[in-house]
Amino acid sequence: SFRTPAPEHFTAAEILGMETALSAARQGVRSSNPLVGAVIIDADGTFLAIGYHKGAGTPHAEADVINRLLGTGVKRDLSAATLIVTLEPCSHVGRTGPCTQAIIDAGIGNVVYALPDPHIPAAGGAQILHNEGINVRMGLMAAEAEDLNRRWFVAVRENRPFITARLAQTVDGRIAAVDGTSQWITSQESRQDSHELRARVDAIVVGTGTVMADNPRLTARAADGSDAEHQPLRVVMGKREIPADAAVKGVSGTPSSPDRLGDEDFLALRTHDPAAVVRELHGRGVGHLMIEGGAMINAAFLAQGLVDELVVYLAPTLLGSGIPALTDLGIGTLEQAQRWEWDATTTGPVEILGPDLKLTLMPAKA
Ligand code: AOF
Ligand code: ZN
Repeated sequence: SFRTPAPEHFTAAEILGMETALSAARQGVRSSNPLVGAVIIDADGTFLAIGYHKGAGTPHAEADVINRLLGTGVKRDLSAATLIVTLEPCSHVGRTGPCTQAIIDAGIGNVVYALPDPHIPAAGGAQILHNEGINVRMGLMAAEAEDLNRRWFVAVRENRPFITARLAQTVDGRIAAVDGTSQWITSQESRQDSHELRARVDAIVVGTGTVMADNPRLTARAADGSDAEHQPLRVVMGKREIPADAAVKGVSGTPSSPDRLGDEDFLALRTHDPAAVVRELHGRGVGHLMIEGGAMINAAFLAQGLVDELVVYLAPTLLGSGIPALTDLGIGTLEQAQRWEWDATTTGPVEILGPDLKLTLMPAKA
């Protein structure tokens, strides 16, 4: 990627510009694309325009801010102006773009960006701008820009979906009693929060054992029981045949909306290998998947390092026996323990949901 001299020398206006660009980026909707914001400032630091990317398929932040400033066809000397953007300007023609060309066409003399674009087809924009004689610097507020699109960066760099594992358990780590009963360990508030998580992911994975034990629908539902607008792909993994009338297949005809659930929303993958499941779903365009158990599936993904985020609903309940949230992770001594840490980018390390606690964790940095 593009290298520049050490990024110490940013002006106060550039720092304020990047802060503003980061806030503007947050106005976009979470989609398969990153959140990106951009600002144009004059040589004296005056703000000229603010723009952002509204979501997949819409103009990129750079095109948006340039359009806001210049409208269509207006000419203006921007050779002393600086475009400040939270991600390296793209170099490719995807659904829109390239932003490099929009910047060159606008005659903008200076570009400051936070982080390189890890998406290979889009990368290399800084070098193109530099070759055009534009003064390009990177690295301003890189950590904040990384946090803004943490899930997207993980997915692009790892070349796979971002993976959340959701656990709903007692304080002693049980997800069901000895007789298999599990409805409900966590509160109504926690379960509603889970439905909101489902509505934000592209796919949900459970094992055949969970289908047999709980017969879940795996749909995202509102508090009144109606289906959320966005429904994840429902995936069952494992070698066992699941019943023809399993609710997850969407053929059980729930009274609310029996015909909204078609076969195309459901997928059975006859494998126990998490990597194979991840590969298959990546190929189908899944950018964020959530694992909802059971114990073997959770452990299989965790043991292979295929969990980027743990969401744990902790009920103030004890079972003492019963089914644990995880089977063996292959850990024999404390030194091998998996260490996780609070996700500082969420609203707080712990949320309170009725009587339960919700923890959002990410792998601890080494
Ligand atoms: C930018 N500015 O505001 C965004 C960028 O499918 P497309 O054409 O929208 O391209 C998506 C890719 O472009 C995305 O994966 C990322 O690499 C980059 N996103 N780039 O210069 C923007 N949203
Ligand atoms: Zn672009």
